[in-house]
Amino acid sequence: MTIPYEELPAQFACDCGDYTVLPLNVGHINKTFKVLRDQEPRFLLQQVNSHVFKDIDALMQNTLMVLDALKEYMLTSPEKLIVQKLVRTNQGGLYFTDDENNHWRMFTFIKGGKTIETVRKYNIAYEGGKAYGLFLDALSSVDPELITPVIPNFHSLEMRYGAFQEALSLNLAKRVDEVKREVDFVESRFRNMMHIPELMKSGSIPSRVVHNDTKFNNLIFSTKGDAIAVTDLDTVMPGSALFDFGDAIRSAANTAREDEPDISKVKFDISIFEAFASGYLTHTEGLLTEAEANNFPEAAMLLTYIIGVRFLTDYLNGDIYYKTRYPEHNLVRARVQFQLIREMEEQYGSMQTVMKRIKTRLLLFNSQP
Ligand code: GN1
Ligand code: MG
Repeated sequence: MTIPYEELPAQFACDCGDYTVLPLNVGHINKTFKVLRDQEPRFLLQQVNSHVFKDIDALMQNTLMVLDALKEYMLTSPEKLIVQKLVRTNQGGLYFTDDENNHWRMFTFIKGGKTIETVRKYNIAYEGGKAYGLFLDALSSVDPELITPVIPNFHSLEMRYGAFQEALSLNLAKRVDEVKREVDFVESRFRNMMHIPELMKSGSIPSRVVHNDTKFNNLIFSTKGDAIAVTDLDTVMPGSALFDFGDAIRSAANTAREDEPDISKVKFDISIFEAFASGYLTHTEGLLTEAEANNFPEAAMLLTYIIGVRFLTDYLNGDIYYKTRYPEHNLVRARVQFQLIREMEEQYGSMQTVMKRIKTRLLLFNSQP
């Protein structure tokens, strides 16, 4: 028998007496619910998407390790972020499995916070850069060997491009004919986009334990506009700071929503790029190398490209990975990413000028990774 989600809090050691459970419309992967008591949100309940995260034990061990590292870091860091806590099950486990083999977990709720979908203010972008910068710094104490790569090759362009090629040849949803323009876009940029992956392979860009899903709405802000927490820790794995930087810019510096159907609204806001980069570099000083910072503009394009390719691949496969609300949703998302790349290409020179300006203003780099 399936347990209705309203009854799930009783499985956790949360003393959730008189609770209400409300679904939250966030994220493309997991199902998330708010658990309220006396009208106040107290906990976050999540059903983990087990098609995406196949090894729940490894996922939850990673999460525990990351939360511990963050907690430890915040003890001495002058700049603080709130660290969520995992709520154990009544049996002391890290997650609860229902009769249908769905895995559920619970976190404490970050009170008084909000997420931001489209970033319009310079100080919000700076705060976001600061929070993801602190997060990277905090994770530098985590031994990469102890983290299980729960989604191997997560940001490998080679792998994502291979999956795209396979989707094209299988044509499962019979949609290939509709997307000729998008396919041409992907093909025309692929070679250039391999530059950063090649630098990583050669060792010129160091491997680090990173967040890997730094979409701007994975940050929590106070009502005053301070970034107070970094959420969505599922993809923390070895990777590159360029992934985190690029993914954050892809989402923050886009003036439109990720699924805006009118692509004329999609613009790249260079002042948001500058503010985020300033916040990120200020809070990773002494950690990042100059080679990393020099590749920030390209990283923004690479991550936008990788995620655009993933949306298009999922569209071709018949929408089996991302949650969608209507049949063209993934195609709309892919088009937004590709339009944003066109915008970034036009402003590539300006992005480099901005980086020079920030570097002279701020930094002395480590010359060694
Ligand atoms: C997914 O769960 P959410 O919405 O934060 C995806 C990211 C993509 C993002 C695109 C595990 O993140 O990689 O960048 O959608 N997460 C996973 O919006 O695939
Ligand atoms: Mg996520």
